[in-house]
Amino acid sequence: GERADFLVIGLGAMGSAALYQLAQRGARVIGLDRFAPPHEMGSSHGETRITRQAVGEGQDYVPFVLESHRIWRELEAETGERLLEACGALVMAPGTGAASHHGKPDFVRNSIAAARAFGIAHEVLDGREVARRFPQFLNLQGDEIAYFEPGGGYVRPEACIAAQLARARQLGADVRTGVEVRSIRRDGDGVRVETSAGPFSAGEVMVSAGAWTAPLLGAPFDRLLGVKRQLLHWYALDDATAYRADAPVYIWMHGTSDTEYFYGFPPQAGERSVKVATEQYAEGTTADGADRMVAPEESAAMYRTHIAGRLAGATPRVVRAAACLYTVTPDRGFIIDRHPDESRILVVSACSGHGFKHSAGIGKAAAELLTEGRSAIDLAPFAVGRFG
Ligand code: PYC
Repeated sequence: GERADFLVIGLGAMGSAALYQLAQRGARVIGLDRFAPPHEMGSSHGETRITRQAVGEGQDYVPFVLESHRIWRELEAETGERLLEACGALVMAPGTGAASHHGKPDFVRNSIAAARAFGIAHEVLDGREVARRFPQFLNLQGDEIAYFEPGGGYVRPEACIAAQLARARQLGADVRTGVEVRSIRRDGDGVRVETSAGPFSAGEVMVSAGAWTAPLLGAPFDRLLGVKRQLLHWYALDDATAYRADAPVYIWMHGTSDTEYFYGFPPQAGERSVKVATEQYAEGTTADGADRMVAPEESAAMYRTHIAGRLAGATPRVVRAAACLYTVTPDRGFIIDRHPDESRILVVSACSGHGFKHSAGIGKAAAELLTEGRSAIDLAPFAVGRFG
């Protein structure tokens, strides 16, 4: 079989980032994916991903997103692609800002605290001021609290993955698409990986297979990781005049229960539609079993529940919809750690629906860990051992 220093299994957000960083460090590296990334089967498609530097999910994440922004700006300079749009990010909740998001209470207040701790430029606005500045948001109560970060915005996930894979190839990495990995096992002082394209061997393997992680690795990941189908909807605008050129991305908690929320993006240049989504954690699915089609009734329900009366100009007409998978841990935090039973497998996955903004920095940390044995950013908060 073929040999590399490192094999990267799964070339989505995390895998493509790590492959690029490993290739930059001069390692002989092979990346495998069962499809041809960037693709629509996993968790890294749909044109846009929110990025915000003052992360309400926890201050341990902030160094990753700060590093990611630096890396994407470098990649933009190297490739000429537009990857990061700093159009601003708004995170808004009723009243005192105690509402939970991504399993974390006090999400708006935590975002403000993270911005203060890291010196990230921001403003705290009330609903009245939000309505004045951003007339696309309708029917605000006025007493909402909003965290506004002018340096936040969105990333283009497919373009980031394509740029990282292109640079990785230029730096000598091999990218093998359409290759299904069947097993990983210890072989002497390395690892042997059986695939649909024959065996590969390497010193160490990084598994960044998202929803395919648990089926590939089994225990304990089959017990820890849940896969949740999420829906993205693009609704036609019959009037785009409420959107200024610098309209922000937003996370809008319009009630205090964690299902009373949606997030969205400004219209893309030249398009008269807006992308919006909510999240659900109640129903599980599997990587191979999930329905990637979105039924018209699913988009109609989203419109009724969240969009009607809240977004200026948005009509119920669906111009596009897509399903996307979250791979979720019990505490909705990440796993970035060596396999508990096999130290030659590094697991970088399970980003629980808030990973893309961190992916370039996580790829760098993973590459440091693999090539130097330690990373500049502390990975202890992402250890698998925290689940007992
Ligand atoms: O991480 O900002 C985020 C996000 C919003 C919706 C899903 N993830």
